[in-house]
This record gives sequence, C-alpha cells and structure tokens, in this order.
Amino acid sequence: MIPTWRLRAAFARRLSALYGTEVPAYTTLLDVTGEVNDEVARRNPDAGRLGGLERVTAERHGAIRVGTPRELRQAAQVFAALGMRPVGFYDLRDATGSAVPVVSTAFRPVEPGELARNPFRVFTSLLTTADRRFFDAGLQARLEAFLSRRTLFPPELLTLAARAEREHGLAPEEAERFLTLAVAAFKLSPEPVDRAWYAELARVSAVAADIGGVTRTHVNHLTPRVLDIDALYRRMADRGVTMIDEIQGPPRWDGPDVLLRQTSFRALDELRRFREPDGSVTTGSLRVRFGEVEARGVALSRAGRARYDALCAETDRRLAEDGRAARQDVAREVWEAGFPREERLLATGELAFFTFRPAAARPRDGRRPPADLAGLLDHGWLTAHPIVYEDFLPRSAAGIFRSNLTGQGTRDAARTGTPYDEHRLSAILERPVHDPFEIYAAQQDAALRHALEALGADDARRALASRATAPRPSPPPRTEGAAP
Ligand code: OOG
Ligand code: NI
Repeated sequence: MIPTWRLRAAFARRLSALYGTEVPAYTTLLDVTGEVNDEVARRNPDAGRLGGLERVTAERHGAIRVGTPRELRQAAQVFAALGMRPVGFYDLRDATGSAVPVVSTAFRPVEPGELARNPFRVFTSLLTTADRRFFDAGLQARLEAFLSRRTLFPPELLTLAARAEREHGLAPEEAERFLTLAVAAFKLSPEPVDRAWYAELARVSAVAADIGGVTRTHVNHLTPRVLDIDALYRRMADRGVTMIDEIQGPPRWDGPDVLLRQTSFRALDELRRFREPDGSVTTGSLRVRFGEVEARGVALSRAGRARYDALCAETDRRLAEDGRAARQDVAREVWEAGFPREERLLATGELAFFTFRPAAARPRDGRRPPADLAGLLDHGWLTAHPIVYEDFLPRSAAGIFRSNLTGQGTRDAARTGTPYDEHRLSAILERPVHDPFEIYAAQQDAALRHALEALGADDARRALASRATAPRPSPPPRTEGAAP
C-alpha cells in the first residue's frame, strides 16, 4: 500500500518535473532557489527554525483555475486522495483594480505530521460566471455551455481518487495509474484554442480567458520555497530573468519573518495552436504561465493578522501622500514603528502561533509555574517554537494575478456581485472549508496542554483551558457587491 503522504509527495515531484519541461524558466528558478537555500542553511544555524532543509527543498505550491462547481468538486476529490483539504476562503474579485472574476481556496494537509512529511498545497480558483460585473447574461450562458462540454478529470481518475481517499492510500499499480492520470490532468493541452472565443473572453478578463477559453486546465504556476527571497530576487535578475517589480507581503526587515513574502517572474510567451475563424489551424503564443517563489514565516493569530492588515493600510496611506517614496522603504519604516521586533513578543502578546515545550533549564527550586503564558515564557518555564504559515494572503494573491495580466479587462462596478463566502464554497465542494486560524490554534492549544501537563502546571492549565473555551467574538459580516 502506498500511503496518502507518499502519493502527495510523488504527485508534487512529478508535477514539478512536468512544469519544468513546459516552462524552462521554472527550472532556472529551482536552481537558484536550491543554491540560496543551501547557502542559508550553511551560514545560519537557525535556518531550520521554520522547517528543515529537506521539507523546504521539496516544498511547492501550485495554482490552478477551474470553471464550474462540478470541476471544483472533482479537483477536491483528486486532492482529497492526496490528503489535501480545502482551507481558507479568498475573494479576489474586489482585491484588485484588474478584472479577476474568481473566488478561491487552498487545498493542503492540515495535520502537523502530514505537513512535516510533505506540505504540498494548491491555490485553486473558481470562475464566477454569474457575476454581472464581469459577464452579461448572454456571455454567461455561452461560457457555461462551453464549460459544461469539457471534461477535466476522467472518470477513472475520480474513481481511483475516491478509493485512495477511503482507504488512505492505493496499491502500487493503482497508485501508478492514479498518479499518471492526475498529473496528465494538469498538463498543457495541445488542442487548438478557438481564437475568437478566447479573445472575446480576454476582453472581459485575461483570467476568464485562461479558464473558460480552453478545453482543459493546466498548472498556472508552481512555487518553490526559498529561505532568503531578497537574495533570490537579485540572483534571478543576474541570470537575466525579469522579475515583477515587488516582493509582495511584509517588507524585508531584521525582525521575525511572518506570514508570506512572494515574488514572481513575468509570464512568458508559450507556443499554442489556434483555430482561426475560417477553420484553419495556426501557431501563435499566449502569455499566462509564470514562476513564483516564496519565503514563509510564522503564522499570525487573528490579532496579529489585524495588526498586519493595519500596517499594510498605513503603508498605503503614506504612499498615497508621498508618490515618490519606494514601497519597501515606507513599509519597513511602518513595520519598525508598529510590529514587535522579537519573536518572543509575538508569543507573549499572542500575536502569532507557537508550539511549546518545557524548558530544559526551567526553575527547579520548588516555585510554582505562573498561570499565564507570558509569565511561563518570561520566567523560563517554557520554550516557544514558531508554527509555519501554511496559507496565502489575498492581497498578495491579487498582486500576483494582477502583475501577470496582459490587459486590465473590464468590470462594471455599478452592478452587484454574486455573494460568495466560505459557507457557499463548502456547499459547492460538499466538504467543509477549514478555517486556517482554527487549525493553527488547535495545534498551539494541544502543544500547550502537553507542555503544561509535563510541567505539572495545573493552575496554568486550568486558566488557559477556560480561556480556550471562552466564546470568540464573531467576525464582522462580509460586505458583498458593488466595489468602491
Ligand atoms: C493564483 C494566484 C494566487 C499565490 O501564491 O498567492 C497564488 C493564480 O494566479 O491562479 O498563487
Ligand atoms: Ni502562487
């Protein structure tokens, strides 16, 4: 039996090999990423704090885009076979000035042990065909008719996927067949693209054309993880690969690495065959697929995330005031004034998620451990270890989408958008969409409980347990519809 995690690791490896043959600059990106990671690991004894070199070297995220609820459900079935669950809801329709008519989730492992074995994740976007800001009724009907005629995932693949999910793995021959079919489902199709149809959709949105203008799906990008993204950025430029202008996410600074920093190289011309209006088949090119790279830091709690969002807003405000300033410089200034500079303060302030262990050098003079987390850390009872952020950032995702769009597309802001949230997405998927904060919090709470048990810190355990069960304030209602 090939267990789930081996299927996942093999799938990630094979998809990466396939993408390397399709987008050669991705191979350059992997080479440079490997160089930088080896150097950082040699020079910095703390390099493994957010994941060992073995995990980081194999680590990838992919991005795919599908057209219909049925296709999304089927993708979820394939990923379920790989132990990847939908986590988080991202609405990118309002997150950028360009037309990005999609809502998204990320499929990924959720258990710490599974993440440690292989953390492969796929950011998966669903085209919102009913959204009147982008598609009028006529175009929606033709788009949905086109999508209903195509098959992204063959029935044999879905049957094997369901079995792999049920049985937590597959026998070797079945595993081989499953992996072959699963990788093939994400390979760029040689089938000619209908030129007029693609162009009609591209006028509305380049993303809509990439999804609904072709008869198959494909990997949009595949992203390795790097331990020093600034060094990588410079080195890619030295190799002659043009990167987008910015690194998305938190600025470079000498405080703790938090959340996610990402950058990409621009989409490159790829040869495609086209069916022309007169029926002839010609060769042309499209630019949609690119390479992205990311650095990951500690996962932030809701409070930490609110702080992050406030710092982003403050950076925007200052940039709007001073049009000449560089975003990185302004952001660093804002961060230095507004974000804790030490990891310890993220733990004691409960701004980020950690696991805890009894400290080797804890007090042994008969004193009782204090009943609060800050006291336990500050007085040397516990040590904290950061939990890696495994998810995405809507603003960065929108930035990545936007930077690689050829045209702005069109969006009629006077119209109302179709409402989507994680509940609607769960209903479409027929699977729960997990809340990332709850996953991190559960891991932290379990680690803390164990550590306190080991310390015999019963007061602290009781105090923290009552806090954990206290009701959380409910989130503010999501506002939908006409964007400002
Ligand atoms: C997905 C963009 C989001 C990321 O890393 O934030 C993403 C896409 O372009 O389909 O992959
Ligand atoms: Ni990405």
